[in-house]
Amino acid sequence: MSNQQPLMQPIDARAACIQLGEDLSWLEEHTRRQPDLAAQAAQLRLASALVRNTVGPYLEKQAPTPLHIVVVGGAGSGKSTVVNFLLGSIVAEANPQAGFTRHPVAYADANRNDAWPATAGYLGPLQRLSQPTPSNLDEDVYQLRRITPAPGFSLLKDFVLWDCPDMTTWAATGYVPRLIEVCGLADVIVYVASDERYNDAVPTQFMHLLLEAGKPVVVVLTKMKAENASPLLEHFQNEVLRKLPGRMAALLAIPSLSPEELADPAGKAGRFRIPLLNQVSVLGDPPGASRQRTVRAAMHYLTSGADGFLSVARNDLAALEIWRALVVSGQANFDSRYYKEYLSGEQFHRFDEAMVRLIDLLELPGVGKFLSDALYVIRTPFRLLGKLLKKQFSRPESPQMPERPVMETALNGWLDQLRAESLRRAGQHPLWDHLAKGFESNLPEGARKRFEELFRELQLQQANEVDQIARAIYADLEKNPGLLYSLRTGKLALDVAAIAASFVALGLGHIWWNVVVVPMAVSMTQALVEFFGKAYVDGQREQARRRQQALAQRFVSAPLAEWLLQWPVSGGSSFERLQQVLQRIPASIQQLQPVVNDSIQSRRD
Ligand SMILES: Nc1nc2c(ncn2[C@@H]2O[C@H](COP(=O)(O)OP(=O)(O)OP(=O)(O)O)[C@@H](O)[C@H]2O)c(=O)[nH]1
Ligand SMILES: [Mg+2]
Repeated sequence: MSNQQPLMQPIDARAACIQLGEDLSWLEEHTRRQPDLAAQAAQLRLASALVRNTVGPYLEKQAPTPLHIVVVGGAGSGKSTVVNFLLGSIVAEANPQAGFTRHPVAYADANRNDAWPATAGYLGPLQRLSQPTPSNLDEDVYQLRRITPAPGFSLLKDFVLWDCPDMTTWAATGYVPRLIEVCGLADVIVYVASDERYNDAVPTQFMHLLLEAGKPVVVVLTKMKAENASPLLEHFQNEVLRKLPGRMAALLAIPSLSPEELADPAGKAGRFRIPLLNQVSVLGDPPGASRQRTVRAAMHYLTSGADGFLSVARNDLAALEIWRALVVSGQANFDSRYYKEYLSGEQFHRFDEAMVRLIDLLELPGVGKFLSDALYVIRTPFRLLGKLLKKQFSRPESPQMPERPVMETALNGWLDQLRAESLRRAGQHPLWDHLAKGFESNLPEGARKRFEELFRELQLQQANEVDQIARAIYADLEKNPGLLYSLRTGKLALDVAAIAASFVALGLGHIWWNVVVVPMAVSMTQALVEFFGKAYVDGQREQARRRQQALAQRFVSAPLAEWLLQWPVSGGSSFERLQQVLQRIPASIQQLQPVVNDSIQSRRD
């Protein structure tokens, strides 16, 4: 045992394996819906199969034996024939009909009687057949045939041998995923290619995938004329293997055999069988090390491939990114319409009241009030004149739309724009189909309902906000007696100076003119004070408008945008699951790695 503490409880590791296997499978299914991503779907299937069939059982302390040999290759390449060679007797159905074997068939030693692994999710969706069945049954099943080996050396002492369907195409569905599921289990791969089809694209890509996943691969070339065996091996080495990652464990040839040799692999064809047996059995010796290599390689494939696995979601993420951009630009339109059509025309009459309060504050209190009143009386003729002129020249205020309908219209505009874009893009990606359907059903209603809630919240916030700014106009001054005193005396001094100046200017000779000039002078000082007061209040009013806009953004348009952004990725849609899966896959792999390392170090088998 290692002296390190396991970083995760066994039950957590088990749960993490199950979750990771399910997430990778979900992403594989999701990827299969895009036909041009069939090869990536295969990678994902292999990744999930490695988790289910290699990493998971290892963490559950499964014994290293039996190891698994998996025979793969193109249709009719001779896989079932090679299985019979490895077993030394004719048990697998070799058949001239290419693509005969349709589900994986496992051969195990009847004498070993190992309990068949029962870890969670073992072999994924493949159901084990309970009855002996021909290998051409085309269903998501596998079968286990326990056989009694002929006397002498038997691979089945340490191995289970799998005969598999072909992988001539990356067919979106069908039997290829069954084959990949079993490859996730493999400790050794035997790759069979016939002389006519040794360079087929898909089988070669498949071998590439297996080598990337760190599987030891023994290549068997079949059916060539005996004299062509060496040149073909050399040619294959140069043309095919050289371009692949990693190194082959072994490369050998079984030339075209006579029916008699085919019928007697252990006897008449023994000279071809023995080298093959040697190459394969050495890879399982000792079994503990072999299994450890399988697990390490699986973990390496998972950790180094994580980014690649997620790249299948590139199209999905790109579509989501476009949706985000559309929603955000709609939000900007909404905000600017709200400002132009409502806020810019809003006068905030609370500010007019604040202005009156401010000017009132500048009047003298107590005894001084008599003086203020006197000045007020003196200003009377010009005040009346001013009012009259203002009435004559001021334009009537234009009728203003109330806030709510403005926002509702802006929201409708926003939704219409998004609906049009989604319809336009429908067919390009499932996201747009999902959104287009949403716009035809419950999306607009949901958005309006959300708007109602947000608008109520905004109103509560606004009432406080505008009041506070307006009140601050005079409240600040009230709280600052020193400043208030200076402003009042300043204003009085201005009035007194104006009166004095008129007396001095007119002199004693025209003293009666003062009846006209003094009221004019004190009216001018008042106008001056009101002018500055108004400029200040208008500044505050503009600031209130900006604050109001910020509030509307914070309480209405930003949460609405968030709601719209989330719509396709919530409510149990596949995009919701996609986002979860994309986050969880790398996290689970990272979580599992130290647990697997710890387990490898602590095992001594
Ligand atoms: N004459 C001769 N026939 C062979 C040889 N190897 C394989 N065959 C025949 O080729 C055919 C296909 O071989 P299988 O072993 O069934 O090939 P497979 O790869 O399992 O094929 P599928 O399961 O259909 O993908 C069978 O009829 C075999 O008998 C050989 O060396 N010589
Ligand atoms: Mg076959």
